[in-house]
Amino acid sequence: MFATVRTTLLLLAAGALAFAHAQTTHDVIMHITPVEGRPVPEFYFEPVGLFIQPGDVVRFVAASPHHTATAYHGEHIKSHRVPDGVEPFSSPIVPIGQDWSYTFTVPGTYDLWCGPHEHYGMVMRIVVGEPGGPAEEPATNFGPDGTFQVAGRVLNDPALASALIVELGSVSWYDLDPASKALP
Ligand SMILES: [Cu+2]
Repeated sequence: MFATVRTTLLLLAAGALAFAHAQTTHDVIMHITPVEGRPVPEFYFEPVGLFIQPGDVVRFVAASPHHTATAYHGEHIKSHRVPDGVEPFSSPIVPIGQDWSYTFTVPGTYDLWCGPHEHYGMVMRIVVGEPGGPAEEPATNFGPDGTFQVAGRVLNDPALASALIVELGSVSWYDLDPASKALP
């Protein structure tokens, strides 16, 4: 009798743990927006900072053409700015109106870039579970194989501090300091 009750309680507890967090899908939109008085439009992820739980899916939606969502991974010949143990990952160029999804399982901080638009500052940060890993260091590698200048400024913007992303849940491109996005 006691054994049965105990077993039932254990099963209930295990079930509660398993369903403590249902997998959630979060959308990140890849935009191109003209800017008054600037010859080049803005290329950006919206939101540019996002807090999710391990196991969640992020769906990158192409509202405009020619974007990718690509990890800052050493094997991409870039600064390594994803948690240790994460495989290099990248979307292909996502056709306009379509999307590409990735499931984030390893906790920590992930910095991503868009292949064609990194040099316009099209980068973003995703915190999975809790901040951690090499992306917690300032983005200082501005070498030819590292982080481009504007991309580095965007990633270093105080609005993209991981603790703030966790607190707010998401950060809009328009929360960034305009100076961070300015082209050289
Ligand atoms: Cu892009």
